[in-house]
Amino acid sequence: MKLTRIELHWVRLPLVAPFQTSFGTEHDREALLVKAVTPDAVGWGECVAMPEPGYSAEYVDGAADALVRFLIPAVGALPTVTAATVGHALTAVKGHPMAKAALEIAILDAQLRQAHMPLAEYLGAVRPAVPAGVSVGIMASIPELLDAVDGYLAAGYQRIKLKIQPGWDVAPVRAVREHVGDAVAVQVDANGAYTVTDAAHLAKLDPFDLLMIEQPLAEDDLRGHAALARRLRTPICLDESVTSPVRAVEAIESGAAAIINIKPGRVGGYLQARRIHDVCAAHGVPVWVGGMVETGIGRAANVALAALPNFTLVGDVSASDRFFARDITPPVVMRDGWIEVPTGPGIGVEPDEAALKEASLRSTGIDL
Ligand code: SMG
Ligand code: MG
Repeated sequence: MKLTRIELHWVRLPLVAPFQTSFGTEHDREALLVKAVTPDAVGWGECVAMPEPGYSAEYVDGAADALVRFLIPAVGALPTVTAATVGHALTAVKGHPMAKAALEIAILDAQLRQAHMPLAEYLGAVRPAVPAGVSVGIMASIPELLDAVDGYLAAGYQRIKLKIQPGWDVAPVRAVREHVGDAVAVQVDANGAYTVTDAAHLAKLDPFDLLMIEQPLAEDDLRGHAALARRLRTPICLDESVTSPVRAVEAIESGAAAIINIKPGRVGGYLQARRIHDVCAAHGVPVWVGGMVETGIGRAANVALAALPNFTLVGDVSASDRFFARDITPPVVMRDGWIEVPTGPGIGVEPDEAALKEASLRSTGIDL
């Protein structure tokens, strides 16, 4: 395949409600979309970096700079391109996994559209639909949290994830467990807000039968997670810490992680995400697909990934209306708690011209 042009589109979509995590509050989703143009097809990808480096080191404008100055030229220098050769060529540039992932999936989307093959089929999906889970932000009060949880359960979500931080942990989790009863699947995510010295405090979450506690400690603290795991009954899931298949093996073998959250952006692409899925399967470790408040572009691709066999836990795979009144693609919808895997070629969705225009902040194009 020959690439003729890559475009970057900065967009901003208002959120239906603010989304607060231990590292900040988002009122809208500012995202970067990548469009790959070939003589025969066009493909789209989404860079999941946030405007600020609060979740990880990457941020939107840094990712765009890496794309324009290093990643797009590296791909442009290839005589012929496939998704598999893209990742390989980009290993020359260190870091920037979210920027790399966006470029790779845009190219893969174009490649699969040309071949009339859905992304799910290309990745090895085994399910026609995936269960929908929802991530619930930190709220101003417990009654407000219980209201939000009620709304998501009424809508059909099959699993609730509560964002926690010091000062918003045991009390809200207890309140939710008492409110929803024992049958509802509940887990928590701290985005690294604790240290290993908080072990005794975090053990107070054990009575609430959580599916897991996600990333309680800092990204680089595998040893601390392993020590914490010995103090908790609640299984530990790692998100930010797992950036590659090698790190996944290290996390599993050290006892730091019993479960792994896979986000294609965090690990450098959907192909790398699949390798981590495979490595975890070989170790008997279940995985689930994480979310980064994606527009329909990234969301549709995540649904395809979640249909692989070892994604046995419910992911942060929600309907578009969890975050957006108007998505830039036809919305990803949930029916009876399930989201159908797209069956069209590539990622199966495209931006709606008018919606893209409305959300657009600026764009740039590079002819290759
Ligand atoms: O897309 O449903 C979603 C968001 C899920 O909580 C979510 N993501 O650490 O797992 C995580 C966070 C990172 C993004 S928070 C702005
Ligand atoms: Mg997380």
